Amino acid sequence: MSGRNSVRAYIGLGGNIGDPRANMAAALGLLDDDPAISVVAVSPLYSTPPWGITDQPDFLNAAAELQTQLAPRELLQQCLETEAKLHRVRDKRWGPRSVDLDVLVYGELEIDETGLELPHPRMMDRAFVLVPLMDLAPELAVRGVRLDDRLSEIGREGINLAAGAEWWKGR
Ligand code: GSY
Repeated sequence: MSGRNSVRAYIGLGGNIGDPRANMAAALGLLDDDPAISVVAVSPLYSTPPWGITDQPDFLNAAAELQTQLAPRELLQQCLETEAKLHRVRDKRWGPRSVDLDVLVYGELEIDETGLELPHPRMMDRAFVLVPLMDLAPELAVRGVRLDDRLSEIGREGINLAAGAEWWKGR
């Protein structure tokens, strides 16, 4: 990476239809192929109960730490394009999907604009986001609230380790 300043960002990854593990690994590879993005660290993979519409298969979820020279909207666009390259399948909001990439945190930025809200507006209510993110950033606080404090409040019921941190290598 060269030129613009590099910012630390965290993304969440998930999926529950097809081969979500392969899709998430491929997504990380595609993001890392962008010269303006480096995948610095990836959390273990977790099996998580569905949130939203609960009558659907369990998800696999993980989080990744990036260093990026992309602006927040560019990073969001890159995530959307990566989902599209992987032929993301998603029939309904909160329903099953083959791969999902969410920009969770972008440096210290707090922004609330049409189509771009950071940190992710619902991340602190979702244990499937907080558990893997805690593995990468145990000291992180979002809008003044530590991840571990929030996780103690909402609990992590049904979330189980599915694979160690190397799960995405060897794609
Ligand atoms: O918001 C991401 C998609 N999604 C998930 C998810 O990734 N994991 C779990 N456990 N439930 C979910 N519900 C939705 S929608």
